[in-house]
Amino acid sequence: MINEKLEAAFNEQINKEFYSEYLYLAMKVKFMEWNLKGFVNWFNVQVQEEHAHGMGMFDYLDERGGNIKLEAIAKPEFKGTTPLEIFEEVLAHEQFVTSSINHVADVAEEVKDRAALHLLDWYIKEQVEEESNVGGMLATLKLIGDDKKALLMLDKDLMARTFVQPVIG
Ligand code: OFO
Repeated sequence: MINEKLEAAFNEQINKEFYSEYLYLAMKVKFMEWNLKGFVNWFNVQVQEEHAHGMGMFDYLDERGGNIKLEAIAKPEFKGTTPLEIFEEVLAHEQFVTSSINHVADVAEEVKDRAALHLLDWYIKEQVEEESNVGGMLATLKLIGDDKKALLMLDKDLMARTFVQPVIG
């Protein structure tokens, strides 16, 4: 069994992971409009990763005999109108998710659930990778500035990103 407070924190986090999937799907639409196929591929991979993150917690709650409560997923909102602005928002979103996962870990610590902490360690490490990956993209986009040719070269490079089903936990 799992502590109720921790169960609620996991359920909230599941919602945030699926919201992330939805947000990146919405951002992908923007890059589809710009016909930047490499960026579209980048978001495709990101969408699949977020889905895997949500399902990882979903399956974990089930394994622990917890109640899975799926709430409504909010409408994805972002304001960016350029690749750089959108990636600034991606980074801000990932930082928000990091603090949110840290909160779930705080609850697991509070209720002394070592097994949950072990799982959350995976998510915490994953967030380090996510932030560093997005931070790298942002740095490159800043360097590119208004250089369209360089943007198209980056777009070509981003075609190489592939989704690898993560082994969570
Ligand atoms: Fe689930 O890592 Fe991004 O949000």
